[in-house]
Amino acid sequence: MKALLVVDVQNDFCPGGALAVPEGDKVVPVINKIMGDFELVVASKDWHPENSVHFEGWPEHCKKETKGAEFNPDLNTEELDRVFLKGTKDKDDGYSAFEATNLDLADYLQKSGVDDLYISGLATEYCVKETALDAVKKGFDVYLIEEAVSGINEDDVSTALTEMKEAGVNVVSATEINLSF
Ligand code: VGL
Ligand code: ZN
Repeated sequence: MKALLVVDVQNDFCPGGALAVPEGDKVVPVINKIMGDFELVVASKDWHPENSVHFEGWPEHCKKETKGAEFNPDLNTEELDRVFLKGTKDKDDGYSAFEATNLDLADYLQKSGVDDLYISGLATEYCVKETALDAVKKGFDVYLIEEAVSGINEDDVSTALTEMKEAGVNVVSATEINLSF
């Protein structure tokens, strides 16, 4: 079974947000279009406490229950089966959606019968990358949908894509795999 994972498509990672991905909002219409092709659609949210070591490396963003931590208002959240909250601790970054603390993502996907995990969202070289690498380690067949991800820095994105491919992530385009796009 195929599932789509939407990583951190939140206000703070979109233009105007506290830690904006320059073109972060461009993934929203793509994700909305392809959602219908998956039996299961789950999302993660960066969900930080008021104080965290994470904010030593980053401007403050995605504090739990704030406007910045809400999903981009154009994302079709009605299609989301579950939301996984990560980065919730104060002593580490918690980049990967597999570090969610409200519910175990790997366990949830396995129990739902997911073999193929398609990844979308923000930001390509941070949370998307760490999530994709963890997904491979957990034994899923992992697909990164090119048009459905966006990153902060072009060079870092390019390095991250190489690292993911070497780890076994299939970097694919939505058209190539015949998604409704
Ligand atoms: C992220 C930097 C800091 C992400 C989260 O979602 O990629 N990046 N916190
Ligand atoms: Zn964060």
